[in-house]
Amino acid sequence: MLVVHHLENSRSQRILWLLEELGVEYEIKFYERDKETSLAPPELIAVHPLGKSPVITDDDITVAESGAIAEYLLGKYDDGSLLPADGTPERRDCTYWLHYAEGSFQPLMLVSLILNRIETAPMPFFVKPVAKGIAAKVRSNYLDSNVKRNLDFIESTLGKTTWLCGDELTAADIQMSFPIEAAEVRTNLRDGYPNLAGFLDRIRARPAYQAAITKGGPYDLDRIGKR
Ligand SMILES: N[C@@H](CCC(=O)N[C@@H](CS)C(=O)NCC(=O)O)C(=O)O
Repeated sequence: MLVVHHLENSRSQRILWLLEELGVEYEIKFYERDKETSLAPPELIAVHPLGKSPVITDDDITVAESGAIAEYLLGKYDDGSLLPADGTPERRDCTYWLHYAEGSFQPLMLVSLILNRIETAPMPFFVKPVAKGIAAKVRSNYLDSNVKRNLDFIESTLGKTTWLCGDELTAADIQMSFPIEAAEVRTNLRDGYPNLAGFLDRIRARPAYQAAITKGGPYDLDRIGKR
């Protein structure tokens, strides 16, 4: 039986969505975040040495890393609807976005989250301006311009076609959903990026996305941290 080891309020939500789109039966094993740190519980280390989610087990096979999980599931279950045919421009685009999501865009969202934790952490009053000053410098010298360049790039891609690889939803859109949802919480996406905002509205209207939320439990990235 296919089991998704699902950490509450996390990127494993998109694996549930992928499985719902594929119409595959699966079980969910739920894990809660530590209330203080938001980190995954140690039980996940028993499933995979890094102790992160998502991770799936399929009888005696264990697959970690969202992109690798998506490839595994698509290889086993996709009938050609979520993964464009080999050798086509759409397939090249799909491979690109599948890697770009975790390789390029999500790290920027993680830097933003860490800076937010620094900015809002309890600390002695005389340290606060120093910590805030360093965070502000990282934002202005590195983060803000990189986030803008990436959002502009995705916005312009979504200005040409309905979805990232054409006018049909592909696995690339599912993989990109998490960093774009993180950007909705941590940037001015809703104000300045109508194509990205439309993307979010379209994914949330899909019955498979909604079914994944119903099965996966509350999903609110605001709870993990703003900006
Ligand atoms: N690149 C990995 C990232 C995995 C990851 O960092 N997952 C987060 C969930 S959003 C996690 O497990 N966080 C809890 C922790 O770091 O303890 C993937 O896409 O699978």
